[in-house]
Amino acid sequence: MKTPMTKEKMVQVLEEIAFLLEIKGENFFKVRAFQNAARILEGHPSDAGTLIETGELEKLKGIGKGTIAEIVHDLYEKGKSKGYEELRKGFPASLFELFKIPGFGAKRIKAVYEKLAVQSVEGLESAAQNGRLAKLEGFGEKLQDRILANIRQMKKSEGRFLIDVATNQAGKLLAYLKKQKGIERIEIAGSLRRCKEIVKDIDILVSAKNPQAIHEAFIQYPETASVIAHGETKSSIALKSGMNCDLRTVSLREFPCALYYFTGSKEHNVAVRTIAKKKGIKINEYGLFKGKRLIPCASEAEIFERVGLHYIPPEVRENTGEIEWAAENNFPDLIEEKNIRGVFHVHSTYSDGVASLEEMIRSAQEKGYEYVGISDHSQSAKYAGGLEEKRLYRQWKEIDQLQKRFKIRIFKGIESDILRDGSLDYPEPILSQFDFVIGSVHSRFNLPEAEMTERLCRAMENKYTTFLGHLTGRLLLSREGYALNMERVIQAAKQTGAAIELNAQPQRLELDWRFCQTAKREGVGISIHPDAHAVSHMNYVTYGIGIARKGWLEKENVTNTMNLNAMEKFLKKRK
Ligand code: DGT
Ligand code: CA
Ligand code: ZN
Repeated sequence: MKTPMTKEKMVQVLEEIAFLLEIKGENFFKVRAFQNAARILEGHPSDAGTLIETGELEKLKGIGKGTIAEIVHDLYEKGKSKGYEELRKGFPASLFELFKIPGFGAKRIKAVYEKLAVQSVEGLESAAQNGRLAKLEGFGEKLQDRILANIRQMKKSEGRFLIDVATNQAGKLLAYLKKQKGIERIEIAGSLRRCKEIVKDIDILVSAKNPQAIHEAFIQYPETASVIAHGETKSSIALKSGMNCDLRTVSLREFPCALYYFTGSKEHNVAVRTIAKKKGIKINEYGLFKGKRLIPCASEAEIFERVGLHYIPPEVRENTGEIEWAAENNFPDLIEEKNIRGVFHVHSTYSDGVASLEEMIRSAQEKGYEYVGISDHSQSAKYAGGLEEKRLYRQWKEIDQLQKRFKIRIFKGIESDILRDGSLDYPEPILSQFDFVIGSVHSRFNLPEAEMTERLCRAMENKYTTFLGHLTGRLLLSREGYALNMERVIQAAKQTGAAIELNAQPQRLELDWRFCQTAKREGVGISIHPDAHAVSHMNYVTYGIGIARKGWLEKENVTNTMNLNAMEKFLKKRK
């Protein structure tokens, strides 16, 4: 039997259909219906198979029993859909590549396709380079420059992947390999084990009774697009997603040293090897040696012990000071996910979330949290369904109702746009009624550094600002953050008592781990938030924890490790 189409792929098909309908000039509501369906499916915690087999799919608002449900069924059961194929006919496949350029939606693709006969990213790039794009109605020089910059950025991000994409793919591959007979040990190594926000490929290390059979199974993984290398100790494949994956097999005895070696980072390895050398110890991927004599190590912990270092967890192996700490033996006790007692920055259908208030609150309670902070978008965020006063009151009323039925404490909050001058998005009488406010910049990203820094500092000086949201507004692999004087912003947080958010959305993952150490040193609180727009996004917290550990944060540096009582006091004090 063919493997059924994954949900991710289905979401992509639905998005493409929306695009095709738009390019064909179909009516707006039809286009929106497909876009919505894609988002609903994407955000739903269940996989496609479960949704279909339980009949839940038909009950989902936005999918229902009509054409869309039919297409989803076809995709799942037959791996294709006639309607979709019909739509796609007549368009070159390379045209869909344009979709990946930030800021390049269906309308613009339609324009360049019809008026400039652009059929691919290369075509668009050359039209921009020779100035033809700027002359097209609705484009102009400025936009042309921006598109060129975005194409450059896109080319730079080719072959690099966000942590959630890599984690999901590695998880599936690992589950597949674990089913093979004879596996003794198996681990993910490389940058993914170190929790880097962006990774180039997946590294897997295995010890097995029958390495050859494991390499054989590896290259036959159903998601393989092509086999790059097939050897006795190392094989490489390219996955259909475009991601590469290396498999190395070693003996059980070699496993700990090989795992340590292939986890990296290279810079960390080199630095530790230098220390070892001074003690007459040699470490490589095959083992730890004193002179010519092999010293058996049963675990990574033992390797560190032999070299006289405190154990260094994978996330911080970047040679940014961890080795000095480990040598002095006062290594930080890094935060763990179980330390998180509640979360903020949770959206609902009141603004641009896809799940109801009740669903989001229930999922927080099921995760065992003591509190959850609801924060939909504020009134200026028109693009995201920001809340006008009337709808805000309605939401508060609903929260009060829900609070009677849920044990988890629900905090009423808002993700307030930080306006150009640094002020928040509601007048004081409203601001004063929130339990908390996340201040975020969602517009005017192009201010000069000094102005942007001032804007954020002013926002923190506002006593109603509890948290400063996704600090630089970056979108990993697609948009650079805005210019900011980070030192000054951290100082302002210190002076005002505002906490800085560590936004755990895989595209954001900021405060960047490289600045967490500075915030920690200054005693600035960091709060780890899922920025959830769907129930499944509540799991983003796991990535946030990885990044927090990477930034050396301990439990007491993270605001939302407070228990409910302490959190209630903290929120009151801030006002
Ligand atoms: P990536 O793949 O660019 O996201 O980052 P990594 O760190 O996973 O790099 P990768 O896949 O090239 O290699 C995996 C690990 O193997 C790396 O972190 C350290 C180790 N390694 C690879 N090549 C060398 C090397 O030439 N010297 C040393 N010391 N270690 C190496
Ligand atoms: Ca790697
Ligand atoms: Zn936001």
